[in-house]
Amino acid sequence: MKVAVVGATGMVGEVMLQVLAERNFPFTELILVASEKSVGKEIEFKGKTYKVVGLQTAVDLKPEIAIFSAGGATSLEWAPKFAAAGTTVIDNSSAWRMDPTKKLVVPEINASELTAADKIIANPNCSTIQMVLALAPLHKKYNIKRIVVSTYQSVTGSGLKAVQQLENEYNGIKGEMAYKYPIHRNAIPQIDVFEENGYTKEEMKMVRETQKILGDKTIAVTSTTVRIPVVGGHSESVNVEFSNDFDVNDIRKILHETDGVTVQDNIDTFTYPMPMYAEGKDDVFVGRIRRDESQPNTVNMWIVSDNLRKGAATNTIQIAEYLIANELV
Ligand code: 11C
Repeated sequence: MKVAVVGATGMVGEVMLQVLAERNFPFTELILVASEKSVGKEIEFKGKTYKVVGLQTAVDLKPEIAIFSAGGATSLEWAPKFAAAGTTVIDNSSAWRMDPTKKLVVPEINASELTAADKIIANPNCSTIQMVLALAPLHKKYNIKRIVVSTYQSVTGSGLKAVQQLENEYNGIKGEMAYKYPIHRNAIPQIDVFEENGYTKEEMKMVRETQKILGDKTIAVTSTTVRIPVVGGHSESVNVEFSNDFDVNDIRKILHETDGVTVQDNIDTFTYPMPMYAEGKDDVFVGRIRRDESQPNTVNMWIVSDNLRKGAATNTIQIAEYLIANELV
């Protein structure tokens, strides 16, 4: 199994390599790929030194799987070239997610849709993944009518420059700005660009991707996405209205039994999810589960996950593991 990591020198790329190592991913050859300016750079992986190669070199090496985290433009141009060479691409950008001919996959929910014919597979947005992982089993049992979500997102979602901006501001150093405004001691109610309807692209990703992954266009979703000065993961306040009434303890039980979800919910011991606990972990953490007393059949919950792990690298690598286990590559 020849595996290429495209965008190996980026922030998600680095976590991809960590996750590949931790999970003992079964490759025979690893190809580390980046843009021209990083070609020739050396990266240590499991005690071995790898030289970064360019995209065309990687295509010519015909890997069975290419894991992409190099931005939408690179994906749009290069994923089809890898696919034409027989490689299965798992893409972490937003380039292919809403293409009706491409699958948008969270393995615990819909990996069974994948076939060997899927040569470009899309990995969802981090804030969508953590929310749908928790909501999918609840949708199955109680049927979701509407989701109202507000996010509190880590600066790691914007890459290294943003992490640096927060550090600089915290230390009183002037430096490059990733955001239009200071992020230290601030909350910025804009993630990504605005669309014509006044929502940001991040907000609309949560709407469209949720409907696609859960395979149900009738689910109403409305979202407000906010950047906060945190590094360990994204947090989400999620209000969910079901068609049917539910038992809060049953919701806890269902979530407790869901692969990839950990329930942290005990107000007596002040136990609830926080980015400081989620950082570096693969699970999605759910707590503050309580009935919305303002309307029927509605629950509130607080969902936290490390956006670079389950929200990006881990989910992508789980897709690759599924393809291998099911002989789809
Ligand atoms: C953020 N969710 O936190 C974004 C980062 O579509 O994969 C990931 C963007 C994407 O800023």
